Amino acid sequence: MHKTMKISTALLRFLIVCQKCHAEKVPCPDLQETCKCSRNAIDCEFTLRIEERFSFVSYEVNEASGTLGNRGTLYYKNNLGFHHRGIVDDDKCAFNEVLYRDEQFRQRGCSMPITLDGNTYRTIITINGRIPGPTLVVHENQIVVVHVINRLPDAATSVHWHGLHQGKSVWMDGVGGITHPPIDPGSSFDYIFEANPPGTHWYHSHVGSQKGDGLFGAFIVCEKIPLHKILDDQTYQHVIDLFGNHTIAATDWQRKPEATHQALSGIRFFPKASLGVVPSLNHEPVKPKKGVDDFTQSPFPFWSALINGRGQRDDCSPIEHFHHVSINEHSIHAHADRPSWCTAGA
Ligand SMILES: [Cu+2]
Repeated sequence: MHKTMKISTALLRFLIVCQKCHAEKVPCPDLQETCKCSRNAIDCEFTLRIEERFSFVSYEVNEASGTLGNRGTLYYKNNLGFHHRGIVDDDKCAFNEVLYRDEQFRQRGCSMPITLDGNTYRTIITINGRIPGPTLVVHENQIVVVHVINRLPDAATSVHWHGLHQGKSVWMDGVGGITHPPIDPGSSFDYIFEANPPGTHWYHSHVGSQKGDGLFGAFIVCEKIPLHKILDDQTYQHVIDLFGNHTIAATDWQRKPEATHQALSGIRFFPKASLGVVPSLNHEPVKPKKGVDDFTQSPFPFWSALINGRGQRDDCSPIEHFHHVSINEHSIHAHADRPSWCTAGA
């Protein structure tokens, strides 16, 4: 008995050591755009921290736990930078000087306000402090482990891995309430699955309409064989793969959270009714439109759109930076139901 125990302890220790030698814990700190696992790793581990915040609000950051304080300070932003809208004596993150960059807020122990389309003030859902969440990059057939921590105050969540086949792990598909019970607020869940097929996929919440509030990001599975071994030298010279710059995550952005949920649940969306006011008989609901392929398009009037979490609403609100993408001989066609324009001089 004693001998058996000794053998099993040794075996367990071997398995743990072996597990460690194959596993790569990919660091994915707040605000990092791309979190990439090495090609030679067998297991790739990521951590996604899901939080609720307000846009345009700076929060106190607890460096030890990585969590945000409950209180925040509202900021207004123009071309000069951020101007606080709180009371300086009372608010830890209200600064007299005009700040502009993330480091300036960080040095003072506060998070930089998230501006998104430049002027829509509402609750949002962030993943590792970002919208969209970080782009996760793995390689074909690697075992992916994603620790999802739900720090939302009052909502359960799940993460669906869109495009991943999950052939050997259907219970890891991340459809909350169907393939597994959703992750309660204050708890966590580990998704473990094999990365295939290769391609550019995405991950998003599969509970309510959280994906429309920010809970989404890109998930890239690289081919097992490196591109330089597949392509001839001449073609390879023209292939530059910068995951951070070349991945485009586009979304429409609504003026309030859970808007998709409201429209799709049959409650409808009444654009002329003021926020927080019950629509009267004078308020017309928006009728969903049909696209060219008879597919029902968004049941909302266009409010604004984000590309990699950045946008600009129709008053020419400032944008910090924007990706410039050019692809030789390929055109990108973007279409909006009601495009918004910058007015001259704004
Ligand atoms: Cu999906």
